[in-house]
Amino acid sequence: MKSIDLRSDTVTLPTTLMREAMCEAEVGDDVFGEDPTINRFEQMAAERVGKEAALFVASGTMGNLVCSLTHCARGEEVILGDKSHMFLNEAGGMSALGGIHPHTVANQPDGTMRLADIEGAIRGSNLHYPRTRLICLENTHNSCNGSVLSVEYIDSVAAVAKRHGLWLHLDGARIFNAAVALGVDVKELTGSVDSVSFCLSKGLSAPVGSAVCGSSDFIAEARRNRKVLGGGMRQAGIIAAAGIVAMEQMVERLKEDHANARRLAEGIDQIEGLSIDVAASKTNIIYFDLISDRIDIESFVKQLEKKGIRLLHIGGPRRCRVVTHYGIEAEDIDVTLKALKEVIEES
Ligand code: TLP
Repeated sequence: MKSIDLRSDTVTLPTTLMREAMCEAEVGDDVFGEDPTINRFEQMAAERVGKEAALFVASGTMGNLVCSLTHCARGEEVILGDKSHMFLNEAGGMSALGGIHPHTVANQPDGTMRLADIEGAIRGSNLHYPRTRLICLENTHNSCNGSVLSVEYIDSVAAVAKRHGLWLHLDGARIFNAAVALGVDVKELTGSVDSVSFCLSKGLSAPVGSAVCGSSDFIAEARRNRKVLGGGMRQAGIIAAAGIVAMEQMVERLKEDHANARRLAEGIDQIEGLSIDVAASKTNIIYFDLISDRIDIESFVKQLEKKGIRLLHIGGPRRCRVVTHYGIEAEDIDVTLKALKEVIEES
């Protein structure tokens, strides 16, 4: 029985082309700036998102942390969504390691924060207050149904940041999903932000790594902060080689993941005992609730696992997350829908 692992797009495995590129990668000591594959990767990543420079980092979490540390000093404040990955799922790194104060603003169901809420969170000059330094956005928004922030929205937050002399960072772990869903060049989504991090090891299927992109001055300082975190990785071209293949080969196919997620959402909507907001399912992440009282959530997840379907119980007491990705085919969606139906009927 094939296991259909819908827990995350982080479970994707490297493609044959990636393994070949890794095997053949020309490498050197990246801390000396002498790894040709890393240098090529960083140039490609910067060009791709329209920034002057880029830095290869070990993970999305490290990318966001390096950016927070580079934008903010100890005691300074970051405005970010109360459902953002940086706030909920990065082990409090910015405060633990950077002494940076997170100030949360409500995320709306579509992943935005209201402009008035952002403006309201910006501190005035007062001896008692931390100094606001940075605003963070997330696109696509993981906990808000993989929702997509529009170019116009990002630009409007950038205008607020500029007006108040603040930096704007974008957690673009899945920024290529957003670009593909909107049918825009990714540069349009990153043009007005000061820094962006994006992941290679999610929908793009590379085994390891993320990129941080920004101005040359920002990246020079970010490189120093990466070193502080122990992220200077020597012959890292071995892994960045897969990242190059990821950027070149794996972006356009993300639309297949979105189509599969959409079909899954529509199928879930037809199953009695499950509840989903189909219209909110725009990319590769969907959430649904188990509303049938015939089965508890732990047994539901366990029964599915017995049928070869893996998903995450996350985001609410009876809520599950399903993520489509490279390796999940259209027929796997049919198998998953059949299993979901059976588990409820058999309970
Ligand atoms: N998200 C993971 C888990 O941590 C929840 C997942 O399975 O979705 N930003 C966003 C928006 C993310 O979704 C993630 C990972 C990260 C950053 C961190 O990336 P990594 O796992 O590479 O540190």
